Amino acid sequence: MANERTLSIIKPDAVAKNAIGDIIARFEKAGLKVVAAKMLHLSEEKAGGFYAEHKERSFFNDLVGFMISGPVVVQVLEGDNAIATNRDLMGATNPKEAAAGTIRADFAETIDANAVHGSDSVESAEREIAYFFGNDEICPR
Ligand code: RTP
Ligand code: MG
Repeated sequence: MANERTLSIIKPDAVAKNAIGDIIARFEKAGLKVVAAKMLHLSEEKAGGFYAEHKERSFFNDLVGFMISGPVVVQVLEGDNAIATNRDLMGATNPKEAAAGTIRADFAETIDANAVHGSDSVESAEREIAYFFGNDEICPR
């Protein structure tokens, strides 16, 4: 299995629910290691740049508005197949379709406020990690 890094964001709804610890515990129990982490209140520009691939979508303004509605916790997770492992832990984008026991099934209410972000490919992970972290902020373990 490939040792990978992925970018995870605990979104404003999950931070507001005091679920940071519960969500990070799921990553750690699945064998993923937190190798970088910080809490940020994103600007409109930073959130819009992060989701630039969705710029033309009807939900873009709502997505950016939600992402800047409160602080987020941004992390780099490392481990075997970290990208897919994290996506499995997260569950489907729409929490109503998310499998039982996934983070979105347990902590999210709507497709707009869906608790977590996770990179969806090796290319996205590299770009997203560099968007939030310098090399000197990542601590291999
Ligand atoms: P994320 O990027 O946040 O990890 O979510 P994802 O890969 O599961 O979903 P993606 O297609 O990348 O969409 C990014 C976020 O946009 C919102 N969305 N709304 N109303 C809609 O049809 C719709 N589709 C997507 C979601 O909040 C999603 O997390
Ligand atoms: Mg996505």
